[in-house]
Amino acid sequence: MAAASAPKSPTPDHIHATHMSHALRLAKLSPPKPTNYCVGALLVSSTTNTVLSTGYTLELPGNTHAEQCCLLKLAAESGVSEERVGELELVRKEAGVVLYTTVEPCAERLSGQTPCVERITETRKAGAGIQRVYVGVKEPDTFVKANSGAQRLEAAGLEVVHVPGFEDEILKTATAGHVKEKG
Ligand code: HJL
Ligand code: ZN
Repeated sequence: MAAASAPKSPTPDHIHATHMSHALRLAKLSPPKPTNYCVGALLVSSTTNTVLSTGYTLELPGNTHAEQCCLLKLAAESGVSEERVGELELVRKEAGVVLYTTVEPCAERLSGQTPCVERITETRKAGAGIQRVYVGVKEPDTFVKANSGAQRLEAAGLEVVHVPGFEDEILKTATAGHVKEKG
């Protein structure tokens, strides 16, 4: 995973920090639960620096992930199904749509639902799609061991970039609903 300041990224570091702290504020809105992480995410047009959609874990009905909520909300606003987000003109044509998420997107879910990695790569079928994913922390090993989310995204041609500086607060927020071991 590249550092946010890697030369490939044309956006200054403080912009990444602003978006990651926005994602962290969203994560804090997620109702704590022992069986998942409280995560926040946003889709951004990096060419205009506009937030296209936001989401947090369990924001939408059902067992929804933050990244999934971002895509579902953008789809709903545009009157298409989630599978067709990649066909929206903005997502299809713009080569600057990026995702910020406090926790690395999932490649596997214990519930068996479609992992966010697949939802993200699906946006690239009809055109440019999501180009880059900025993550605050790698997924811890509590549920899925050695999540291969970043690896799978990179294999699909996306860049995965770590935005440093928020790790402690992101993990504290993500695990707020977990049963703490005594001792
Ligand atoms: C990310 C989320 C979220 C997780 N990860 N990136 N965004 N909740 O919004 C990953 C964790 C899964 C468990 C349980 N969490 O959530 O591995 O019940 O929450 O499908 O594997 O799976 P379900
Ligand atoms: Zn997920």
